[in-house]
Amino acid sequence: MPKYEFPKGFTWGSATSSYQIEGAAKQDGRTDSIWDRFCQTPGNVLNSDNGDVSIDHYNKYKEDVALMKELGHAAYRFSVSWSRVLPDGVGKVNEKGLQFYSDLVDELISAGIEPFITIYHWDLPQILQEKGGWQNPDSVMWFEEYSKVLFEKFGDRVKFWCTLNEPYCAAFLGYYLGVHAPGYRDLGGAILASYHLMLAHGASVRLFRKMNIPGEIGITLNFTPSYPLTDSKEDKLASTYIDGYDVRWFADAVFKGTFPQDLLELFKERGVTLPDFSELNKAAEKLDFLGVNFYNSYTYRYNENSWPFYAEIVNQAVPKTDIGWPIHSEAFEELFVRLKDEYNAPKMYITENGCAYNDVMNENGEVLDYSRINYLSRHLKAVHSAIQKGVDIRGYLAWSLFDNFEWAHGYFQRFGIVFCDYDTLKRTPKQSAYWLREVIKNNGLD
Ligand code: IFM
Repeated sequence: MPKYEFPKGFTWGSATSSYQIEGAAKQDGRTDSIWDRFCQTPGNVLNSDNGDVSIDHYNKYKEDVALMKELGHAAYRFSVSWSRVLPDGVGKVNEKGLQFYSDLVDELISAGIEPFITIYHWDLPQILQEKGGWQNPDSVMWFEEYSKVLFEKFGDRVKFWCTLNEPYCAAFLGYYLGVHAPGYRDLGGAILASYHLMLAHGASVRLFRKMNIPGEIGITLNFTPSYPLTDSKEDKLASTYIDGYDVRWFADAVFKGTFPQDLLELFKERGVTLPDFSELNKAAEKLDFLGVNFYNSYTYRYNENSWPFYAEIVNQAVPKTDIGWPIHSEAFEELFVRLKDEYNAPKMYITENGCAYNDVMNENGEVLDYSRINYLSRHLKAVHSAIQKGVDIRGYLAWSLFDNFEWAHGYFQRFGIVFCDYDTLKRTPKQSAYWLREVIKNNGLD
């Protein structure tokens, strides 16, 4: 028996997203998403990389499902490319695009792998961006229509659904910091986008219930807990504001139908124009599960010149992954306990957790990513400990199955447990994939 044994029936697997792995950007009627467009602007993405080919999962999905099976995965979370299915964003369905996902779902099911569909993982059709994207109130309706197409086609076969992946990134990285598509830099505009994303999520959940889809629906939120550098009132205030932004903004919306009051006051004080949030309560639909994405935490100190949160990240001398994110698995455990106590969160799935390292293949064709094994092991022990404390966690999906297009970092950052040679597109499981296979087999680790 492993020392850290997981509950019976715990679900093990991995996750990816459409733009990051599919490639086939122009194949079978797919149109541009905001990420295709974003990548075309020099300076947006490292080395001017893009998802045109990526690892060509669109054409290699059978091989990829076989690999998942070989690695012992029981579940696979993927997202659907909206512009592959609805090239005009709304209206006419592209049957070929839809068929790809249908074939993928069938392939997974016949391999004994449970599909988890994410409806939206950041690749809004460009044509809808030209109408204002998530800043347009109609985005709620667009998303509902798109959800309906997927519910109708896959509702009989897919039991697990995530409406949105990390609306934080879609809204704040995309519309405020400008480091993700569509590349805008306007906090008020980002807040408006976040509001519509929340309404879209709520509308999709209601539709799912109305259509009596015999499965479970939730949302995937990313959480980056913040810690004050010292016990000073100022550092604590800075950290609390960041907590409002990085943890509570979407959790409050989804579970309470509100945005955090302290942040709303801060934004007003900072002169940010806020929209009327009168319908936000519609975001708080009952969920079957919460998808939790966790990678790291940050420590903050107060800085009165830092806009808008008076907070500055402290670069501490702690172990970091190669993307520069501090490793802090204790924060993962604390987060779960908090989600249970503060939000009375329903059962949870870890829909993403993982790390980027500059992996290389040795002369024997192996990728010995012991740092990743160490990261995964620490985080799984944190999950185990949270379960011991009574948190209802049902599964762990590693990010990511493959090395892939890591957004503005291009292909430089490798998050996969399977190495991908971007010239030949050959997939090679790293040591961590074999290690995880043992963990899955034993339903636990030592
Ligand atoms: O690659 C991303 C993924 O698309 C969303 N969550 C975080 C991952 C690592 O940055």
